[in-house]
Amino acid sequence: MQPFDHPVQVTQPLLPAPERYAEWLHEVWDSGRLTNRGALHDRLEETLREQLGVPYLSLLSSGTTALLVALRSLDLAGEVITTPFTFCATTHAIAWSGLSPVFCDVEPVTLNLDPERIEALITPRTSAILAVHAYGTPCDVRAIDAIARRHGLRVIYDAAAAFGAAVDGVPVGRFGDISAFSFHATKLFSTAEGGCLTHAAADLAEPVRSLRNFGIADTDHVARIGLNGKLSELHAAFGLAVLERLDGERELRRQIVATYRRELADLAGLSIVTAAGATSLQYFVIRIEARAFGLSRDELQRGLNRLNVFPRKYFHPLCSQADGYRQLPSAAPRHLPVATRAAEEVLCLPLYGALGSTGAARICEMIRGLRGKPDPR
Ligand code: T4K
Repeated sequence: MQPFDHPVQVTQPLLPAPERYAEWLHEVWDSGRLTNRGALHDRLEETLREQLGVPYLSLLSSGTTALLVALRSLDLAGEVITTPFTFCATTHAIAWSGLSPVFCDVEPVTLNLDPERIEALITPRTSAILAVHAYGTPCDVRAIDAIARRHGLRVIYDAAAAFGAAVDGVPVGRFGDISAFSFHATKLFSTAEGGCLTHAAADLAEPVRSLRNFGIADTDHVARIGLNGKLSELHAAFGLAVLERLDGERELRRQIVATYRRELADLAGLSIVTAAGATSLQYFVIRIEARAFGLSRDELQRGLNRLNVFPRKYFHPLCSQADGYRQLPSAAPRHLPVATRAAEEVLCLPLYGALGSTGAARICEMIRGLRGKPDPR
């Protein structure tokens, strides 16, 4: 097998044409406003609100600050039930807010929080559920929202990778109390660094917008303990220019996903995690069952690395195994068997428009070629 002549990473940022970015930047130069709710910021906010189909949307400086502001806006205390199968930012946001994460196992198909296991973890100290749409595949939002209503809990969805995803045609950003999206460079829609919060309730708009701006109510009054979570005009300009390319990128990614699905179907020991349908085209995730595949996930990853392909094993190791959380009773692997096994088996394959269907087909050929071959390491 011929290796790629350049490294093929798990993703490549969707870049605007430099001249289009420059045109948007001219508006910044003309206005002289670099940050603190400039015209481009507000334009991007309104455009995204429409595109994501939500009543309220506020831009933030990252997905992480979005989570921090979400948790603070709901005025929580005590314990927050969450998933171990996520990027560390989810759990860190809970801990940085002075709250205690309580890990709950995931369900085996989507690898999202298992609603059937949530209620057993609710105590008098529980104030919220922070669920993650892992890889952009929506959670069982109806079941999670119903549990929260029954127990008087708030629901935060970490929708970092779920830009554009929907449940039965309803955009993910409308569920729960509030949802946090990431616009990091590695995301389908990016502002290089950035994010947003979406919600349906009108009474969250004021706290969210005040908290992202130091809690300032007006020039004479600081009403909340806020932070600096603002998105600059340079980032907003970048986002507006990226939006112009989004439809084309989505189409290319659809073709790549179709190629992966076709070429990787019916391979014993390999299953496809990424749901078909209304997901976000952010990740294409496979799962390797070592015995049936004849190669472990790690061996497959090393084999692909030798061929200049660099898939990633998000989310390994589990967040519950990170320093600072490992000692929590709910972090014990015996309580999290589904997530623990998944973390050993998942692999995110390269997914970005410039890879093309031809690139994806070549990666599939490599996977088939490596299958069953012992690791020479
Ligand atoms: N919640 C969830 C569920 C999340 O997944 C994340 C972030 C967050 C919350 C927090 O959102 P942010 O605060 O980040 O907005 C990456 C991203 O940094 C992170 O945003 C993302 N999740 C996470 C899943 O992945 P790394 O450390 O794996 O990224 P890195 O730098 O290794 O990039 C991956 C590959 O992408 C590289 O091998 C090459 C390519 N790349 C990356 C960058 C940054 C480029 O080609 N160009 C680039 O500019 O964390």
